[in-house]
Amino acid sequence: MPFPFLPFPVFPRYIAATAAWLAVAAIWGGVPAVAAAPRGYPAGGALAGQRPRVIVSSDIGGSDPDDFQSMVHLLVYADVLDVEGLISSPPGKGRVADILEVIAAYEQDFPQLKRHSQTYPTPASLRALVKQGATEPAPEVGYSQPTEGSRWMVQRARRSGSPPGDNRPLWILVWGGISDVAQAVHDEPGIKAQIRVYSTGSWNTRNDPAARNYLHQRHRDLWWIESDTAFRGMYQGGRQDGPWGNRSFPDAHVRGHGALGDLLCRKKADLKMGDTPSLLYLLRGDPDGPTGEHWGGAFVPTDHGPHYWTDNPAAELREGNYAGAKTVNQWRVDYLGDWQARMDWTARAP
Ligand SMILES: [Ca+2]
Repeated sequence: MPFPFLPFPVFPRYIAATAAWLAVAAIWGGVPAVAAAPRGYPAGGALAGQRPRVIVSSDIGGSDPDDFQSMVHLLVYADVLDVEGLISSPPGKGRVADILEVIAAYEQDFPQLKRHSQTYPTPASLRALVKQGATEPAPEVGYSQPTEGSRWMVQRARRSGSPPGDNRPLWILVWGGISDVAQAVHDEPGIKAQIRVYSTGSWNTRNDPAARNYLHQRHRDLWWIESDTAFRGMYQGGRQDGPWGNRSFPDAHVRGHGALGDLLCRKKADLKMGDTPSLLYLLRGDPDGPTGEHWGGAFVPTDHGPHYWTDNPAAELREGNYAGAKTVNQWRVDYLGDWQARMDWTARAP
């Protein structure tokens, strides 16, 4: 199949990028910034008024602190999402306490965030969505026993169509082991009609291979974006000069910006947020069309199945050895600029 993906339009994107850069440059110089116009952004997504239902399955608290960063980023966008679950799915280190630590910071910032957007969820409602998932890799067969996390995925997936007329799918963003998704699909295969999975592979797959292989081999009809390399564009390549660097950006726009900003920098001073492209995918771009442009990447079908997409292997979209990474990092100024404005909410009056 030919690749339908086009890596540009360049012109309108650079208009938006330039406007965003000027806004940041204004802040850099102590001048009040003007928000960049969303001209040239990918059409559709949560920031365009669509409101996805989202469960995040994270190895937060494990060997890499970057999921703390991704969780902070997620919570400052929680007003444009229906967050329906925050699941600790390590495997290995990392537990629900690590998610609760981020929610505690959110609770401190909540009154200020709420001044800017009424639809932020209460800290108590978020705590009620925190569930423990699998703490060990799946055995060779790919599944074992249900966990609190896998049961929660099944329960929320079944809610699709309730209330009547709300037929939105349930997005499951996999930031850690995929064991809980595999367990949920094994226990209730019917939920495949309701769920959409965007997973970060690579290290996660190497640490929990049987669950991933079970889904890949036994559930070829699963709606699934599997990113093994494009996600690297979150911190590799793209515009990184001046205030856009992995260290300069959080120093200027995250540290000192609420309890959430300080937590992020305390956990890891330079940006990585390797799992965040899964959320960026939902923020800007048509979530129903993985081959189109999104802040969180553009993907290609394979011969695996009709609802499976992965990284685009085109040479011009590589960043170093990472296929498809430029489908993420080409939007760096846009998604960092947008996030910057939200971090400012923690410290600024409406
Ligand atoms: Ca992770």
